Amino acid sequence: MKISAVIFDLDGVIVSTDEYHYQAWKEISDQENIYFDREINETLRGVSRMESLDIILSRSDRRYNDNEKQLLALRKNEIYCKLLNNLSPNNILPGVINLLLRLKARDIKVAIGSSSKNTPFILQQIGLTSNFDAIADGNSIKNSKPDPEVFLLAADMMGVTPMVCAVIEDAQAGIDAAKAAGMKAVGIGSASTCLNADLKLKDLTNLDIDQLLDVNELRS
Ligand code: B16
Ligand code: MG
Repeated sequence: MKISAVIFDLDGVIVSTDEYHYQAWKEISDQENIYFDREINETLRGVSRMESLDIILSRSDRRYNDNEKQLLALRKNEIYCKLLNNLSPNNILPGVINLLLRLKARDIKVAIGSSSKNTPFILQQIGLTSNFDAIADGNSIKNSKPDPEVFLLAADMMGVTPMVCAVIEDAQAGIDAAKAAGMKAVGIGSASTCLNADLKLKDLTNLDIDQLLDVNELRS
């Protein structure tokens, strides 16, 4: 049996939006007098917007009610979306286009599995919307990574079973979600140190497609 579908995480795999997330959260944290730095920003990789806000607010002495939290999340997203206007196809990460072309040539289905509610806008900005057979994102799920929901939805939308799917992720929460879904998990960038990843790579430029599509290869 071979892998017949590949699910790509978006932020950190297809395009790097960390700096924009950092700048937007930094503005909110400064406004609220809460300490925030790039190291804390790293812990927000793959984590949903509201859960990210909870992590940031946990450093405050103040208690925030739901209404206040909704307003802060909304404000953060406004700042973030303004920054996303700068995104273009030039921001697609190295190796992505080449991998998409090679997967298409082999008739492998491809999907997005992202926690981001801004997925449609980001894909539009980088011009890749029509390159995917399915798009599962933060708008269509109840439970965020490490819950497997987004990847199970992507598999369902492609009409394949989880066991023939490989997920490419840059976050520990995403690797955990892929494993919980019963899928092969490929960790790149920050996720290349994840102990439970089946394949670990610096980026997508060195990915061996036969290794990616072998269901048994390094499966833990
Ligand atoms: P939004 P991914 C995730 O995207 C990001 O890694 C994470 O930092 C962000 O908080 C989350 O999306 C929600 O994003 O505020 O745009 O809905 O890595 O799962 O593609
Ligand atoms: Mg990510």
